[in-house]
Formats: sequence, C-alpha cells, structure tokens
Amino acid sequence: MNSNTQNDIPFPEPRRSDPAVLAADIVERLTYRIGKDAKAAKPHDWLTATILVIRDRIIDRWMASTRKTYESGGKRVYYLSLEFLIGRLMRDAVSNLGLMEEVRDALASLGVDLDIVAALEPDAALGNGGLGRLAACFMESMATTDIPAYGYGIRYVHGLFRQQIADGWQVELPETWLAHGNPWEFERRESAYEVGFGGTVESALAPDGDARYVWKPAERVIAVAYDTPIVGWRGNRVNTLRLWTAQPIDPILLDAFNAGDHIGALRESNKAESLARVLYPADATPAGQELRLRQEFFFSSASLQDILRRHMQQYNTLENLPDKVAIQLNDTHPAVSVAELMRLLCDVHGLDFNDAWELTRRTISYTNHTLLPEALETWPVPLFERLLPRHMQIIYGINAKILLSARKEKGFNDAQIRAISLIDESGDRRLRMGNLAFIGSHSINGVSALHTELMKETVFADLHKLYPDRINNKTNGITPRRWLMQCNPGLTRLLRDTIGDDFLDNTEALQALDAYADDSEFQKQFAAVKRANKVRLAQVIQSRLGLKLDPSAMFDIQIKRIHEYKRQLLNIVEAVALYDQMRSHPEMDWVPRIKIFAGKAAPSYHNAKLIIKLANDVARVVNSDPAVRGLLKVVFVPNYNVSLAEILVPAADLSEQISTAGMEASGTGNMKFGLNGAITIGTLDGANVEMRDWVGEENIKIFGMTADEVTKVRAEGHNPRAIIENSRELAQALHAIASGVFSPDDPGRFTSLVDGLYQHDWFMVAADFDAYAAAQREVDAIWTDEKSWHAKAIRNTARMGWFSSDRTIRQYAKEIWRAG
Ligand code: T68
Repeated sequence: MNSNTQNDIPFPEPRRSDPAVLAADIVERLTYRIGKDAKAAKPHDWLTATILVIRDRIIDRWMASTRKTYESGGKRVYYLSLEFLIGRLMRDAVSNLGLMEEVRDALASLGVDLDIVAALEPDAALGNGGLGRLAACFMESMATTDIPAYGYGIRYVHGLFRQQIADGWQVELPETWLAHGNPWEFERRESAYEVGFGGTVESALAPDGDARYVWKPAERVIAVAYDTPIVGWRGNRVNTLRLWTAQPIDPILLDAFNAGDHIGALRESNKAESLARVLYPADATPAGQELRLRQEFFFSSASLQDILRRHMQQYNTLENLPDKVAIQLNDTHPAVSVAELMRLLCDVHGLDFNDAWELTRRTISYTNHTLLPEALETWPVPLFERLLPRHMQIIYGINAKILLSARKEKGFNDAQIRAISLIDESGDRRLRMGNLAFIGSHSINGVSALHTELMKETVFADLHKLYPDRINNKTNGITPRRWLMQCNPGLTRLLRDTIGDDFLDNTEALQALDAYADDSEFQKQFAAVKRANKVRLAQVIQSRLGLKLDPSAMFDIQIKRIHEYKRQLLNIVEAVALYDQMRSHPEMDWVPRIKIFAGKAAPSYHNAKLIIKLANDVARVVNSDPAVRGLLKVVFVPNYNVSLAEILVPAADLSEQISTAGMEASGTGNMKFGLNGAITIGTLDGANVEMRDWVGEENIKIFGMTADEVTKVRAEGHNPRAIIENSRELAQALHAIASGVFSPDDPGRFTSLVDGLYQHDWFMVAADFDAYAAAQREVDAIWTDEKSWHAKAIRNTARMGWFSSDRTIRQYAKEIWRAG
C-alpha cells in the first residue's frame, strides 16, 4: 500500500518516462484529449499532446512541493510582477526534468521531430524587456533553489506586440499567443476574488469604539486564476505562476438585454475583460492611463486576497504574517499593494491602523529598476481618489504618520519633507508610487552595485537619510538553464567533456575552465562551437531576410529595447563612420564585421522608431555598396523576442552594452552574452562594472565617460557642437546622415535626430563617440590575434558563473525574505 494515503485514497504512482511509455502517452493524449488520429495529426497537435504528457510528469512533483511547504510551515515568497517574459516553456520543462533524450526518442518513434514541434510553441511574451525577463528567470531559480514561491501577474490575452519592418519602419501587429489554446495552464474557477473600483467610503463605529471604514465600490469584477507550473533544475521543486484574468460579475445585464439593448447588455463584460486584454508596451515611461492603474490594482488586490486566504486557512491568525509571508514588489507597478494590504488588514480583518502598518512593512519589500526621473510612476491624485477612494484615505494616513515622525524625530526640514512626501505638490498633485513602495517596505533593493549607490544619492536620497538601513543591493542574474544549457547545447557538451558536470548544479564551477583558456586544442573546439552557432544564426537571417552572411566575419550584436539611453544610435553612427573609412582606405586590412541589431520600440516613442528606420536605411546602402567588398554588413532582425535571443546570444563574438553611464540599472543581456563566450564592449554602467571585476579588465573592452562624469557634464553643460567639429569622423558621419545619403527619398528624415546631438547631446553620443570608435579599433586588433581573442572569450565563460540568478535568489532569500 502506498504510504502517502489519506482517507485510504492512494496518490497515483509517478508515471514512468522511458521513450516507449512516453510515446504511448503522447498518442493517448492525441486521441482522447485532442480527438485526432496519429495519421491526421498536424505538427501543432503533436506539440499539444507532448506538452500535456510533460505536464502530467510535472504534476506529481507540483503537488509534492505544495504539500511539503504546507507541512513544514515554511515561509512562502510571493513575487508580484505586472510582467513575466517567459518565452517558450517546453524545452525548459523537459530539460529540467532530465527527459530531453527520452522525449526526443519518443517523438522520433512516432515519426515526429522534437525540434520542429518545439519551434511551434508560441512565446509567452507577457513582458517588455529586462524587468519581465528577470521575473521569469527568478521563477525558474526559485524553484531550483527550493524556495516555496508563487509568481503573481496578469494573463494578458495579447502580450507584447509583434514587430514587422515595412520599408524600414516598425509596424506593430497584435500578438495572439493563446490562439491555439495554452496546454500548460490550469484554470482555477474556485480561486476567484472580487475586485472593486470607484464608489464611496462609509464609516461606522465599531463595538470597541474605534471607527471602521467600509468601501462600497461602484464597480466590481471577478479575478479568476490560471496556474502554470514552473519546474526547477532537476525537477526538484515545482512552483506556481498564478496569472489573473478578469470576468464580469453579471456577464449579461438582463434588464438591458430584455429591453432590446443587446450591445449595452455586454458593457460590463467588455469593461471587465479589457483589464486583462493587453500588456502596455512602454518599457521606460509610465503609461499614465486609467486602464493601467486599474490593471495594477486589479492584480495587486486579487493576489493579496489570495495570499491572506491561504495564510488564514493554514494559521488562522495574522500575527505571524511577516514570519510566513514575504511579498516582493517588482518595481512600483504593484505598489498600490501597500495600501490594499492595509485596507484588507484594517477594514476586512479588523486590525488597528498601527498594527496593520507594522505587519505590512515587515511583509513587503520593493525592487527598483530605474532612476530615470521620467520613468518613475506617479498618478494624479484626483484620478487615484476617484478609482480608489479608501486607498487614498489610507495613503493620507500613512503620509501623516511618516512626515510627522520625520519632522519630530529626525528634524527634517521643509525641503526634505517635500521630497519624502507621498504626494508631489510641485504642480498638479500627484501620488508618488516610488515613495509609497519605499515607505511601505522593510527592504528596497537596486539591481546592480552602481545602481544601488546612485539610488541612495539621487531618487531616494532623503528617504535613505530617514531609513539608512533599508536600501540594499541585489545584482541581477540570469538562469543558466535557459541561457547556457538550452540555448547553447554545443557549448554545454564541450564544457561537460572538458571540466565535468559540476557547473550544471553550480555555475561558479565554470571557473575550472580558466585553466584551458590558452590551450590551443581547447580553443579550436570552443571556436568550432561558436562557428556552428553563427552558421545557425546566418541560416535564420538568410531565411527571414534573404541576406547571406559570412560566418567567419565578426558577429557584433546589440539586442535590447530601442531607447536613446541604450544608444543604438552611437553604434549606427560608428557603422557609418567605419563605412566611410573602408571606402576611403581600401588599402587597409579591415576586419570583416557584421553589425546585428534587434529590438522593439514603444509604439509612441518617435525617436526610437526613427532609430530603427535609420538602422534599416544604413543597412540598405552599406550592404549593397560594392566598394565595401562585403567587409561590413548591417542587419536589423525583426520581431526580437526571447526565442530569437536564444539564437542570437550564442552566436555573438562581440556584445554591445553601451548605455550612457548611470542610466542602465543593470542590464541582463550583458550577462547572457558573456556566459556564452562573447567579449563585451561597454561603458561602466549597471552590471557591466561588476562584470569587469569578475572577468578581468583585460577581457572586456570598457570605454567612455563614467556616471560621475556624465552627471558633472550635465550639470556644467557641454558643447557638443565643438566636440563634433573636433572629430572629423563623427562630423562626416553625421553630415552624411543629416544630408540624406541614406534617405535620398526623404533627405530631411534624420535631421531632427542629428540636431539633437548638436544641440544638447543628452545621452552623450557625441561626447563618447571618439572613445567608442577607438575601442572598436582595439577590438579589431584583438580579433586579428586569433589566439588572444579565443583566450579572452573562454575566460568570459569561465568567470561569468556568479551572474546566475540562483545566486541572486539565494541573496534575496537570505537577506530580504529570510526564507528557504
Ligand atoms: C530594466 N527595466 C532595466 N523596465 O532597464 C535594466 N518599465 O537595466 C534591468 O537589467 C532590468 O530592468 C532588470 O532589472 C525594465 O525592463 C520595464 O520593462 C518597464 C516596463 C513597464 C514600465 C516601466
């Protein structure tokens, strides 16, 4: 008899996973779940059937994980994020379960190719960029490091838009990842909560004589949960990603329907469903629209209700909430949680304000991802008050408490009080979500050492004075499962053959590779793997763009959201200068280079879209100029997403991480490239600083102004015109761009971009140009010395292990969550 029995109902035996059993199971799902005969099955049907079989293999472990947490009374970690940029899940799950070969063989025995089927899985693109991808890496690492964790977010019907390039311009198309259904998820109709908006607040006297407040929302929707299991490495633990969708309370307004108003009868339904309809596509500027605030509150409220329900069910008291629950806010998007948790504790569970505040602050912590002042979320007070009247009251209550104590106990002056207040009174009154998240948290962390220091000096300077022990650093990381083992099987095999398997469980064991950096036999093998990855990328580009690339050229790659501070423009201007040089000096030994770009621009970000057009215009001219003799190519690969990154990252020789110093909070693409043996050219920004410390300054090409220098120059003012006129190469390149060499059909197309450089050069493109161009020529020199290049590339892989998100998560668990 199975020992895991309860009421004599045995748990099922774990399923066997040898290829024959897997194959039989796949055919079974195909037949009974999808209703298809193997003979008639389309590749998509095989995909769905395979995922269903893998999902079943996960469920036993999933239930065991939940049971274990419950029985041990361990602390649960809740990661609240409006974005989870997951990508495909199948390879991740199969590989973490250790079933890759078994599943491949099972499908092969049915005449189906695993790689073809896996490529049909749509990317779950429920995020914009680094912040959303970090949340996805963290989910995998929390399962791997055996932390009982739940991710909470929104199940957007449409994720990040699909990017098409038409005549060089970005065109946005809706993304429909759910079109064929989503076999990974489980709908949980029983986990449903009401979320309100608007209305009024009523007060009454409670029996104890205290005032009680009751919020009477004018509108209500139902949040319904969908769960996706997230498998850790070696299948040790399976955690839950719980995404909310919104449903109307009354799907059809019967009065309206019966009165013949069939459209009006669906109004509620449409309004509710709009909450989970689409991901906002701006990655750096707040959307500022009411629907966004509704999304933020909707998912925060549903998640907190769920968390408190689970906690009460197990412990039946809230006193131990901070000992059993840690809530991490991924940026300020869920910051309204501070007020909502207060409301639930006071108004629903009857706690007194001060006790509730103590519990709230000890439970919540907040991660900041940006210092850009224009990126910090604020909401107009009237809008917030109309949508969340009770929360506005609570926020005023918190503000009064904090400001009073800052003035009385810390002697804060008026300017300091203004800076830390939850309300910005400098113009129209606005609620500062950053300050709310800070004040409501016991820990506020930055995402790289430099960013954390800058946080203390800039955005949170005064709050840091008030609470000097709250700000701490947690340098970002990436999961080595997706970003090495799965995306680079060739390198993984070579590493295992060379240094053994230790690094599979502890990425820092890659250090053993250091001993092989100068070994010419190993260098050859390492270079062969890189070349194979470049050949694969070249095939993808040829099939998508009809462009033929020579895999022996240097693959120089910049992939990330298009943003002025990330300075794709600097890279393009340098390409134009190089193009000029190659034509003027055909006698010189130019290193063949392929500059590859990919990335999406926020649909409303005019300059970012113009930069995409410029990249494409430059590509068209350069790639078809016989004078270049194929030595320089420029490529813009459309529709950058996680799956495309998995092909680009392993194929890079050179990684471009060239943001204006002080502006990129961390970067995580930089880590993916380094781990896969690319050499980085970059500024001393974000995590690049720590990467230099780890890989050694001789193995990374650092150039340009420091963050301090940028601050100084901005304060004192600089003269970009003089800088440009002093740099012949830069002046010529800018002249070519501004005069229409690359846009003969519309010669003035790029004047505004170039004028920006002459007039203010806010992002220091002109100021850093000469240093960047010189650094690129030094990179060329290293490339020419093949042995030296390989040694540096190998040392990058060997020394990047610390940037695993397992390390990051262990630090969160130990220093912030006190869990696991
Ligand atoms: C990124 N932030 C940082 N924001 O730019 C990057 N913002 O340096 C860092 O490595 C990464 O976070 C992880 O810490 C973002 O990606 C957004 O995507 C975003 C989305 C909506 C609103 C504001």
